[in-house]
Amino acid sequence: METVFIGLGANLNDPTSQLRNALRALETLPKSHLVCSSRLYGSKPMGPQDQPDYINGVACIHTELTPEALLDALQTIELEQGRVRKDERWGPRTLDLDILLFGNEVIQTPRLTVPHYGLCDREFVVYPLLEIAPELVLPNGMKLADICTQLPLNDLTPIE
Ligand code: A4P
Ligand code: MG
Repeated sequence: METVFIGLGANLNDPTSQLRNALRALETLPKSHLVCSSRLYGSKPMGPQDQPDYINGVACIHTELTPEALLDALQTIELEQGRVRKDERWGPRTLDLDILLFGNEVIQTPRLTVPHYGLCDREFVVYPLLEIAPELVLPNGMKLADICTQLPLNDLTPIE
């Protein structure tokens, strides 16, 4: 059983509902158990600015799935919620589910980079993660709480 943190983001088609539906879908993942989730936060878009603000959150699951099987399941949820993959980098999306951390594993394969490459630079990931895992230490030994002290909030605001 591994403890896994999943980042959720959306900025199209009622993003708050997208995230709530995604959390319900995470409850039904095979060989897994949804432990908890952060509040949902409004965030300014990273990347192109001519897109709506995002809603972001982080969930914690316990799972016996392999990292690849979990990625497959998350991509299925994205597609079921109407995600259309476009070529534009960092463009708008109905739902993005990223594996932020998979236990203490470091994974580098064509399909998976874990810890997620943007984990430490994104306020909309770090602060919700800190909310549910204040004592978290990353595989490289850094404390999440120390990362927060260097990272501006950039208008990140809990919506609930
Ligand atoms: N992939 C590799 N590692 C992982 C991982 N740890 N978790 C691969 C999930 N997937 C991983 O993903 C492309 C490929 O990444 C997958 O097929 C998988 O094999 P994708 O979801 O199709 O593409 P993407 O999400 O558009 O690309 P990318 O670069 O991951 O986007 P980002 O970096 O997630 O940025 N602004 C705010 N405020 N909030 C946001 O949530 N999100 C983005 C998207 C831009 N701006 C944002 C937000
Ligand atoms: Mg993604």
